Amino acid sequence: MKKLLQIQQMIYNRSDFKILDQKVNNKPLIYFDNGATTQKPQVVIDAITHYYETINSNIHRGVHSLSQIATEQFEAARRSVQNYINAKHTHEVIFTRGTTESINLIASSFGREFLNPGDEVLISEMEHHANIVPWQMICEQKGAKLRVIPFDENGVLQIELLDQLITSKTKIVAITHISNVLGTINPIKLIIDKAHSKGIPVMIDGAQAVSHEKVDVQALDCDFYCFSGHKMYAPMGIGVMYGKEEWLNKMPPYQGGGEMISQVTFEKTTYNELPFKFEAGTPSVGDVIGLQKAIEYIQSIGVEKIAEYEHQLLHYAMQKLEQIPGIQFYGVSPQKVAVISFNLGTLHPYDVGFLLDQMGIAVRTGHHCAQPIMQKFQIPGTIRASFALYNTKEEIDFFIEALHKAKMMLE
Ligand code: C6P
Repeated sequence: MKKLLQIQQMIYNRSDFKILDQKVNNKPLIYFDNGATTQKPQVVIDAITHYYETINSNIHRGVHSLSQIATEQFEAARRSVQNYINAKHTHEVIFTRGTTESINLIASSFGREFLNPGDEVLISEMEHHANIVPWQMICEQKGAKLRVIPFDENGVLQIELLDQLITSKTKIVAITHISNVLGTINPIKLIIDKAHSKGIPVMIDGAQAVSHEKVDVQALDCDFYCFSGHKMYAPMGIGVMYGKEEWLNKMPPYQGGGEMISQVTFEKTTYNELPFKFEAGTPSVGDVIGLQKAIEYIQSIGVEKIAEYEHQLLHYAMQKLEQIPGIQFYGVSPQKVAVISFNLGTLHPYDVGFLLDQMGIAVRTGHHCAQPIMQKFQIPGTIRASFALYNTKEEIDFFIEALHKAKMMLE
């Protein structure tokens, strides 16, 4: 009965997403590309429109009323994020453009201050390019080395190798909370505790986690946690870099410009306090307000309830998919979110994706910005279906039928 009520609640929430009520290629849209970006509920769209219709103003600078209202709302949004991830201090929440910018900020700033020739940065084999390339870039500059924790054939990290891989040269561990390809939920608490026992800080890429898992940065004790708004029902172009105060105070600014300064002369510039030291230039105020609304929206349902419902969808889809002859899954960890990567025999993922699109179904195909995972499995790419709170079992049924049809047409 409880489960039924939850399903009804989610279906009720579906009406908050008008975009889902359309036809694509003359077929009702089935949106299974939530790992790439989620759709936005009406309250988020309304909040952004309201901001531009009534408040739009630059923040922290003006004495005039609109500027003050905009500043108050911007800072209130920061407190919402703080509350959502349970950060100790509001000033530990830095607004960025998204996960990519958050990780670039940390790699560049932490790397400049703390990496030296011969040092090591430990990442995993299942990272998105956003958590590989910035570290490679700073390692190249500093003469440091990237080391990699492998995963096994089920898509589970081989954490038994951690003791070998964390060495006296390791300066930071940067790891994804949830893989965008495999769906694996990594044991990040265990990794954090292990790294901390050797005095090493840990950065978590939370892009695929924040709207599917309860995240408590104090309970995790992570040193940095990065995420994007657009994967959690908020606008594109806004994200968060959480960092512990003690690290942020020791790190140099990432970009120079307005707001991040205390005083500027041609001889020397002194920097502003946290969080402003890391927020150069005019921020995307309307999007920050949209992010706050998205957080309120998630909280009004409950992230645990969303997780449970998505898990039901995952379970239902896997049972049906497993019956398709020749299907090959990538990522079957027992700890997994509703991200399913697979291929149908030797069919090219792009061909299947194209036919699914003709039937109104949006999935992602390709390497999903995680080429090392493709190299490991020796495949060009996968078909990826990723669910969100508004997806339904009926959509999954239609998806399965569509896969059978695509298979028949292509084989
Ligand atoms: N993954 C996907 O379809 P940005 O683009 O900055 O919002 O997020 C980058 C990023 C970082 N880490 C992980 C684990 C991610 O999944 C992503 C974005 C999208 O899987 C786009 S490639």
